[in-house]
Amino acid sequence: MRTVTDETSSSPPGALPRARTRAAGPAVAALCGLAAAAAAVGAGEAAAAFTRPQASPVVAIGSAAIDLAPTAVKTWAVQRFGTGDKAVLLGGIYTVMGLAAAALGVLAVRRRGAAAALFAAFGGLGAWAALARPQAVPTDLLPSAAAAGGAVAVLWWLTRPAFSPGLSPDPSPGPSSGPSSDPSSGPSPGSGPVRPTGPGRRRVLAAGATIGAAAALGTAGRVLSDRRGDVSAARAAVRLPPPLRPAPPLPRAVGATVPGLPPFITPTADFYRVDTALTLPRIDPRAWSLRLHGLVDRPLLIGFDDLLALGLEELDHTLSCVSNEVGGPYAGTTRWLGASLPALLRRAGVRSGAEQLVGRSQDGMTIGTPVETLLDGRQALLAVAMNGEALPVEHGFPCRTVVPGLYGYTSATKWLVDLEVTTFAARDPYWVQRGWDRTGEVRTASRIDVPAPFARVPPGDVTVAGTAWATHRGIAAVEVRVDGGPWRQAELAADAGPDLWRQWTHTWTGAAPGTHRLEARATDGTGAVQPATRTPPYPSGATGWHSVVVTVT
Ligand SMILES: Nc1nc2c(c(=O)[nH]1)N[C@H]1C(S)=C(S)[C@@H](COP(=O)(O)O)O[C@H]1N2
Ligand SMILES: [Mo]
Repeated sequence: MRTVTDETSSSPPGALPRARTRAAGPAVAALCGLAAAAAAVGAGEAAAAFTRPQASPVVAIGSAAIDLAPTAVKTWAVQRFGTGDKAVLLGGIYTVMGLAAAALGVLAVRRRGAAAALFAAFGGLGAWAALARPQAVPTDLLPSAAAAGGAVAVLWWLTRPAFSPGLSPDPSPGPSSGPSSDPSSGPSPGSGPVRPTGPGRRRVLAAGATIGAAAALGTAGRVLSDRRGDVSAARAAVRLPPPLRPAPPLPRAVGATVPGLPPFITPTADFYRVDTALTLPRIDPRAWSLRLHGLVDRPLLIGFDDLLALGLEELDHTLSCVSNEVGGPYAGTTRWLGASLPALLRRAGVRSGAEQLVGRSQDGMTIGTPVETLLDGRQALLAVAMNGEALPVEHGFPCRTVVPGLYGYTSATKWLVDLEVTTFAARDPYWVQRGWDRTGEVRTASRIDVPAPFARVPPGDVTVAGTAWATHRGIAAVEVRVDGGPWRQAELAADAGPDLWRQWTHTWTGAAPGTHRLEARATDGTGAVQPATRTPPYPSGATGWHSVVVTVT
């Protein structure tokens, strides 16, 4: 009669007995690997609840991936997935981790020590990623250590040559259970060799239970993190003072009322979001302070109440992203409320030789704005509110910069905590390090919103409508043409100032059945006509005319 001892003696050290291996099969082994990975994620999330959510190994590795990703990949991700890029990244990380863990589970059948070492190495990767974050503290090591410990322990337990679930109740009672002839396998009846499928089944059940427990632990960790870091009450408690300098009322005819045309003022919930933050920085305004230093005569440190007490001004402004493709959606208009950034700079006394103001966010993003643009008379804000409400967390609560005329990546630091006046040579901000243009002046853009691409429209008179912006230069004209024919002037909605987009409409008369191509181009406030040449967003913003193809039926 075969015994466990016989099997074990014929197996390499550390390997599962052959009969078990056969019974378990690669699928069970892979499942054990997955359970180990689940334990890692669960333990990591749980530990991160007691350190920082950013220190969770998955989040840290994801953040490192964002920072290390080549520009081409980043640009592609923003364009392809937009605001969903983070979910896609996390999904990708979990998928890769799952596949790797399954492979390690299979490896563990023959080389248990090696598999455990590789799991530990993943933990090491997490620890490295967490400690390499700009705002890292030594305790950020702990979630990765917990993850590695959890993974190795679970792997070791589930891949014990003679598996028994230990203290957990016997999941496979029945006649197959017999006295064990293996002295090392403990008292559990299931450890006997009588039914080879028994231990495999036990392993599956134990792995499944582990995954369930890990999911519960991870979820609890997340919930606890979210609770501990929740700033929604602090945000709701913010009392915004009335503006000392209100924005002039918007002309009533500022928006064209055409179905399908986005509203002139973007509802905050619909405002685009672009950033590198895998977990949102959550800052309690009572703990927030802003430091202004560098090439200034009088460095400043101000708290949130100090900021509100500076006297706030309103600014109606269209913010846009350099990654926006021609015709793309990454632009929005809102009423900002905030303290004057130029006034604060003057109060600090900007020294000669100062060239750029580098804003730093709580999560370590750096955004450089040419000082020249901040002192040329334009309004620029340390914004605390959008559309009359404290900034939403995803838009930079409690404070961000806003500078009309520049793309967000050179002007709009969210979760702002530090402002350094410096030279261009002294510091390359985040995006400049990655090859993007230092200035980031918004290029003239015109977008056909109506009809939608590939729309079917009735023949005759067709309303064409859209949005154009050349922030801080303003829009002087928009022209539309059909099938490469003559350019026709579109009708512009009322002008609300150069810092805002302008909506336009045009009646395309005599539209005949067939497929047609509509194109639009804008002229900015300086008289420059938008160039036809198509260039991609990298490195200084997309150029070219937007066109849509429609079918007249
Ligand atoms: N802290 C931080 N601020 C940031 C960014 C970021 O990644 N991190 N992205 C910038 C970019 S590229 C843009 S376009 C704007 C977008 O602001 P929004 O998400 O509020 O629309 O934020 C800017 N500020
Ligand atoms: Mo951007």
